[in-house]
Amino acid sequence: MIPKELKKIIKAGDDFLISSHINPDGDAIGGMLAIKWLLNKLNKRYIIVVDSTPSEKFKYLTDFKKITIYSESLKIDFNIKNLLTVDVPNLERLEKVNKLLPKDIKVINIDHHESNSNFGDINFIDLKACSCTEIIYDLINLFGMPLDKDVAEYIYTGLVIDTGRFRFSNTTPRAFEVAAKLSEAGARISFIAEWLYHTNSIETLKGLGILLDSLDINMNGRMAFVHFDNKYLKSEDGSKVDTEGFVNYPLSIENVEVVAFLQETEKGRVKVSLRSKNNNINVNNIAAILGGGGHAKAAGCRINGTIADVKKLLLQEISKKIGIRG
Ligand SMILES: [Mn+2]
Repeated sequence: MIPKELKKIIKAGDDFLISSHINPDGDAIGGMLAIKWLLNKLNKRYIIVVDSTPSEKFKYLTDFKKITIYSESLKIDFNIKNLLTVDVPNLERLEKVNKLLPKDIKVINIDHHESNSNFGDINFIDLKACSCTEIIYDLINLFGMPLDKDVAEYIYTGLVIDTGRFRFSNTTPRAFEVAAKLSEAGARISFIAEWLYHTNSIETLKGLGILLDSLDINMNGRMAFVHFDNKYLKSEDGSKVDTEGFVNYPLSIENVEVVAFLQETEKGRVKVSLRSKNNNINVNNIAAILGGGGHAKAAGCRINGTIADVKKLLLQEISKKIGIRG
């Protein structure tokens, strides 16, 4: 539960900068907008700034356009006194937004990542919350404010994204309880599901076809590669492809335990996304050896070389892990 202290601090404070990590996901965007909604009700002054353009996937959220993208020329017409971060494990993840922070700023850190470095003056880290928006839901309830459709959709979007549509192991009974309240408050459950998960551009669907065509199965069916080369990624269709969720297709193959999705973003440089569905194969360890990082079941790194070079290197590392188990 939210400590009363956080409520007190938000009530007493003003002139907030709301922010989240670079490439904000649905929990980050929903969370920032839900905080904005709360501060609006409290008649506070605030601005939302992030370092990168939020995905248009979330444009159905009311006031989505009020998220400002950081630029060197950005002028804020008040002096920021409080920074409120949502879904941010450490301050570096704000990237260039750090440039906006005055020295004497008070930092309020709302998060649910185990890796959170407690960088705030006030840290509210709830590891049991399946999304940051679940924490903000509690906060809004503590203020006793009735939910409307807008804020219900902010909170619901974070919930859906971070639980992978109520599918991941972080999906608690409480997640369903909160979702029920959000549905009652007017969140468009069916519309959001259709829009987020069953609506694609032509380029994206064609891209998925190209990607699946590259499927390369190794290690007796336990490991799969898929890739996009630089030529495709630089083409007209390739530059429009949204690869979100693509890695889950090869991972869905019955005996496959590890997937590497390779994207040759520049000639001779490959972005690697690793996924595991075996509790004994920690892809974070594999990514770390290669200069990257992430979580046990989802991690990534960047490697210099051709697609063939990178496959060879990854096969060596992954076979060590798969080999242990026999
Ligand atoms: Mn999150």
